[in-house]
Amino acid sequence: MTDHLIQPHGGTLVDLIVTPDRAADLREASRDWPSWDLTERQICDFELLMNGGFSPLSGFMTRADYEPVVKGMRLADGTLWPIAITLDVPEKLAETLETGSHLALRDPEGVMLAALHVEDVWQPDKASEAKQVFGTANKEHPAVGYLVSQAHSHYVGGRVEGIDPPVHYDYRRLRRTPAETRQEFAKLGWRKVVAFQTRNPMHRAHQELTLRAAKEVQANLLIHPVVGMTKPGDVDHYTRVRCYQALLPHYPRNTAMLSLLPLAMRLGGPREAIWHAIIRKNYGCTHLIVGRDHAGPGSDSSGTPFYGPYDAQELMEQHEEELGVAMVPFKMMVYLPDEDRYVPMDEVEKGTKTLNISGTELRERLQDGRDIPGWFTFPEVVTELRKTHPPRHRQGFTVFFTGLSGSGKSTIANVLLVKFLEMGGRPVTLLDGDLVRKNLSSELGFSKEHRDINIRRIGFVASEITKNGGIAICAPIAPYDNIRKENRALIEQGGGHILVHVATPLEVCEQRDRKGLYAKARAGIIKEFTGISDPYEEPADAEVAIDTTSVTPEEAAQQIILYLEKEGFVGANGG
Ligand code: PPS
Repeated sequence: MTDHLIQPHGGTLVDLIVTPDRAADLREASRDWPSWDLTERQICDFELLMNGGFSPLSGFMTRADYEPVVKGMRLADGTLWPIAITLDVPEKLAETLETGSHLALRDPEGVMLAALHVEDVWQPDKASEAKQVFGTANKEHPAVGYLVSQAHSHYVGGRVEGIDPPVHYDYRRLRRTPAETRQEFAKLGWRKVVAFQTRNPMHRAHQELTLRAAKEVQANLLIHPVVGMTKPGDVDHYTRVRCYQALLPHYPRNTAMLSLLPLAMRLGGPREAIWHAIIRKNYGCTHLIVGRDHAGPGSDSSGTPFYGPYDAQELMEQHEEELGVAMVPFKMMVYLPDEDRYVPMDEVEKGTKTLNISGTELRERLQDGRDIPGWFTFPEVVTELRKTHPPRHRQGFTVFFTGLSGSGKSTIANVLLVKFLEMGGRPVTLLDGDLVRKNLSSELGFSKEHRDINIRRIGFVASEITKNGGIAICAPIAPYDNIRKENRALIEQGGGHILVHVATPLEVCEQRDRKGLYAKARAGIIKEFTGISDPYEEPADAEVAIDTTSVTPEEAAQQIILYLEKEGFVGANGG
């Protein structure tokens, strides 16, 4: 039924899942094998190996395939293949493996997914791999950073027999395998299909571009977003899929399909474009849209782009004939306000007024709750984006106090708590130092190690509260800078983090000595007392600093509220 469709790469669509009988045999045999729990990235590669998305590969690469792939984009038999698909493991495990042995591949919970028939174990030259595959040794390139800092030291290559594919519970009907998209294309009579690769929400420019591309080559459209691993900081795939679903009705009926691709992107630019084409070919597509800076990671910290804007198109052009997948090249689309339409940048006459909203500007508009115009994106898409990117005055945040014992942290924190409750709109939790020590950290003392554990726990709870739209007020001493920074990074992933340094000088704290602890510390009765016999690292990154020597708790709380207002975390009506 699918014979008339484009042939998979290498001629046959690979399916590595074995029969139930064979699976039972493998499970039984695996009792004496070493095991490896696949990492998030390896699970993605594994899934595409299993379902034939990576046809003709039938396992993780052996050295014989790896070396020519890295060097010249070809498997040992000469088939075009641009990216290394390798299984990295730590040296300790590698030492237990040899040609002819077996490795049980498991998911992170330990469920056996497959058997790897070990053919090769070796230590790769990662720096050279990075340079040859990604064209740079700069660790700011996400794939290079991963390779050099995260990937384990050894590679294990060999044929894989699959027992079960990885399980997904989200958007199951949209997670089609290559065999399933092929079947569907055949059912719908889609012979020519142009694929659109994306890791971002799609706006009107993308819709115009994909429509034009499909019309240009008279093909149907497969919107094929990556939902495996993309660039850190990208919009999460749940939100993106809802955006794509909202966009779908804006295509002519029965000409566009949405399907999700569990790929771990490398952001490898030109080589990645070839890889994308091979994968889409396996899914039954005849064409691939390759736009500006296709699958590139942008620029490094000095502003130098990793790839030229049209490098990917150039490399694709060299290989499209051999691949059998035609490229539909596209320049960036820009909006002409006077004509209310989108056109490719190179078709715009000099002097014509154009409009565009960058990714950064879109994020800022979402954050401030400002208008996002209809010419830029469809209102249904904005609604979805706003759900997960609410304006700041509806986002969660953490006010993290740090300061010496007796500096006034708890008192200000309590005033702030009351003020937030008075404002209403968001749930508020106070994680005061003493309260946490009683309820979360009762077994801990005051060594650096224990203080770090304590502050990490507070950070974790605060990050959960923040992520879910609440306000967390934390008031421990938190004397160490590195843990404070670690918490900030964690909390900022889900909302705001405001560090308040209660900078009341030690003399004043000691003079107050409301709990009598300083006297005990001076007498040596309490050991490791912050400021007396233990360090306090002053923060250089505090958003607000308050010395309570001559400021009332109410005034201090007000200072924080004014800062929050300036930053947009509290609105005119409080909420
Ligand atoms: S830390 O460093 O952030 O884990 O400390 P924290 O959890 O905030 O606990 C500080 C409170 O414990 C009391 N206490 C001590 N503080 C500092 N050093 C030593 N050795 C110590 N022993 C007991 C003290 O009352 C602190 O409360 P606050 O509210 O800061 O005065």
